[in-house]
Amino acid sequence: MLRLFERHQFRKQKELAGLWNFSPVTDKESWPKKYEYQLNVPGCWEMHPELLNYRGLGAYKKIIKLEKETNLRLLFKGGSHTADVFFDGKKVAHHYNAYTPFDTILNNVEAGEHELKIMVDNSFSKESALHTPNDYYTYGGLIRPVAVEELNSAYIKRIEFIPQQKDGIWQAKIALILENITKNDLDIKVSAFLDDQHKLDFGKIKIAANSQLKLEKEFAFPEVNGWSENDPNLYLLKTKLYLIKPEKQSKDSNYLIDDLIERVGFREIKVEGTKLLVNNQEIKLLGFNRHEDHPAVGAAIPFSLMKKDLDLMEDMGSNTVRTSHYPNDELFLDLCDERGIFVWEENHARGFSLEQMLHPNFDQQCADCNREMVENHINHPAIIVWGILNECASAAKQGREIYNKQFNQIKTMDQSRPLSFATREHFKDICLDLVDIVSLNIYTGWYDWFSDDVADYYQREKKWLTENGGANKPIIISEFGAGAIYGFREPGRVKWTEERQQDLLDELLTYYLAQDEIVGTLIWQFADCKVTDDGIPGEPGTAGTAWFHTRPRSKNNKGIVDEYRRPKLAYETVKKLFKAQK
Ligand code: ADA
Repeated sequence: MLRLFERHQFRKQKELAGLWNFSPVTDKESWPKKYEYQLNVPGCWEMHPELLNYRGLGAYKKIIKLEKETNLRLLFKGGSHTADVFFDGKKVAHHYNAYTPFDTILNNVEAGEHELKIMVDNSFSKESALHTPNDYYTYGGLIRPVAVEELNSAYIKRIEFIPQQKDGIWQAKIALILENITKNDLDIKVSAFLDDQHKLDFGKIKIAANSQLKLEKEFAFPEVNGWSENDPNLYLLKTKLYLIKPEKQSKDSNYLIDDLIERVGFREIKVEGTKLLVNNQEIKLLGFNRHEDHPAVGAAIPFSLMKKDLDLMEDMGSNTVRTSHYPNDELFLDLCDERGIFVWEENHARGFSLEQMLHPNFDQQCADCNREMVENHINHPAIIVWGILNECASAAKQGREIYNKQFNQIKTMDQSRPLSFATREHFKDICLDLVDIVSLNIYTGWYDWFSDDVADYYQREKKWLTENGGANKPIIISEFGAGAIYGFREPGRVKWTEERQQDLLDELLTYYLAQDEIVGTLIWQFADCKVTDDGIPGEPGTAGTAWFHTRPRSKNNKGIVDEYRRPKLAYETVKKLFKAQK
């Protein structure tokens, strides 16, 4: 399942869901003669009983049948973590990062059968700066959907929709990014409709051979309703691309050559002093950090489970998800759009030291991830914060340069959302002046380097922030929590019991929710998740990689529900406190 709404009424699109041939392989050149397994796509290979802990290379194969010659777009929503794509034996794409989509277009592909093969790698190689042994699990495989599309001579690559209110009337800046994939210049025309009613004229234009074009215009929509938490109105924006003077030999019929449907909402996010406003209404983010993980499916979360997660969160009175620590599957974002759930979406980078940030591939891999995240998700009204570089080296001078560069990159693509990052560089951070919202990961009462007194600690940190770049900005407590093993209960309420987690969350949440400048409290975490269990504790150079010795069951156990989504005692506490905010 690709999306929650139809993306095309004209363009032919087909999801390649179902069984694919699969085989683990030892090196990239040796494609299997015989494929040993049939694996489901989307899916993680660890779900097969013979591949439970497999880390390395895996070859996928699927035969595609085309009825007629066409330009073929191959669309991959997530290959974990590196994917090399081969079409009829020829390499056609390479992509790094499990959590962002990529595509490739093949011109004039003949009718008949074709072989699509993908070499997927989830090993922690030295080329991989972002996928490292970490406090979550890098699964292997085609973990998000794969689709094929048939294109004509030009197509609508993307739409960018930025709503804004002027004198009480909704406006939107709409950009259409078009691409001509032929060797000829083309005269084209674009028509668009919002909600099948408002006709949006983009006029006629020439698009040069093999090039992209951005058409941008501003429109007013006096009678639409805004998107909000309690009333998440969404509108379909249907765009169509016509060829005006088709070549005599053109196979395009009726001049219509492509369409793309986007779903949009009208909302504006502002930061005013210590307040966070959506459509001029002050909001409070009550929420969770969530990993895409479940023992039965790994990171390939099906729609039913996405929905269940949101049902549980809403049952607890939550209105926000932070997609820690990577861009999420769009289907999940679609659901958040529909349900009025706020999303902090962040790039893929968790807990990197300066040394790790200076990895030769770090800059490029982050830049690719930022671009793919913003370009693909810019139209989701639910996303109200872009985050980057969770708990990285924001106390170091070179670290600051990297934060600054990445924030600037995002600003060139989107200025409509506040920017933030979650810091753990308490009393040392030198990047707080770069953000719109100051976000703190504070583990009071759990890890021993923090004071156990929530008020004393928080007030000291707040004072420090105001003198160090964070003055007069809203604050989000982007992580706080405690580990609890599901089912471990004991009257002594010792660490790892459900009772201890409940006590601590009660105390912390009660305090944070009462502070005016705290506009968001995001619990670490929604559900227990699997962590990478390799690494040698204490070995120099592997610091942070040996997760197992602080992670009983090789899981991060700070979930309010366990990995099967069974509520721990803290569930009712969180529910009581979040619901009291409504
Ligand atoms: C960090 C980090 C999370 C998780 C958490 C924890 O704040 O951002 O990914 O590792 O700590 O459980 O310790």
